[in-house]
Amino acid sequence: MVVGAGGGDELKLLGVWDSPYVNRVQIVLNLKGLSYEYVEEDLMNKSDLLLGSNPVHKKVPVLIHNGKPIAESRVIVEYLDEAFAAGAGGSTGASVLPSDPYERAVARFWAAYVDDKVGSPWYTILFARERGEKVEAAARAISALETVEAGAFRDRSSEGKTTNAAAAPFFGGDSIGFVDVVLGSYLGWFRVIEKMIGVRIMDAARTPRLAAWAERFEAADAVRGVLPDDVDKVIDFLQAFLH
Ligand SMILES: N[C@@H](CCC(=O)N[C@@H](CS)C(=O)NCC(=O)O)C(=O)O
Repeated sequence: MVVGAGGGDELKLLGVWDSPYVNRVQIVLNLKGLSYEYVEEDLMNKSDLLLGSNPVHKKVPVLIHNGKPIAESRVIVEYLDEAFAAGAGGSTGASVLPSDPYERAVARFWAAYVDDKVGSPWYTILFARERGEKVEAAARAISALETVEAGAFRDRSSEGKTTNAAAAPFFGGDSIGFVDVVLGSYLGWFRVIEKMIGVRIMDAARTPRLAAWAERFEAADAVRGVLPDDVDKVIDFLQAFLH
């Protein structure tokens, strides 16, 4: 049970600890300084609360705000941004989506691109039987990251001026934004994939700006301790899930 400084807001998050989709919601809750009750789900024995809260997909994350469930991680992140904007419900006021409608659209475009072109290969790498299929999926993810590197970084200062010399530290500009949390939530898994199949997805030789961004992202207060960092623990957990 959680009561924000504004009083009365109860936030409950149904998740599994190593899910990038859950982790991105946790990062946004941290960015906004919102406390919440975290409920670890067993995906092989889903709770009635999960099945009842997300009857369509039956997946985590689900955020339950004052008894009302919201499913799908990017929808949840956008919901949190709107429901807990600028100080509401005890929020720090940190915004994840840009305020400008055009920039918001661009951020949504890249976030959707990342989940489509990096998230789908991630699933294949985890669940495909053949190593060749996994390696081929990893190549697709790498190619998508090259596209992100070339297209999604905003060379803008906080004043919105284009400054090619000094690139903004995050996709969101001077602070972590929507594209940052969506892409950043996969970073722990990139290390897992490297151990699983020997392919480095985020490679400074191919995508140097992204590699530098990844270090900044993982060092941020809101991120530290959220992403899974014990590669062997993730692999053991995955094996148990696959058998
Ligand atoms: N598009 C969903 C993906 C969520 C998802 O794939 N969750 C996985 C865990 S990483 C899950 O709950 N899987 C359970 C199942 O497929 O039965 C989102 O963004 O929230």
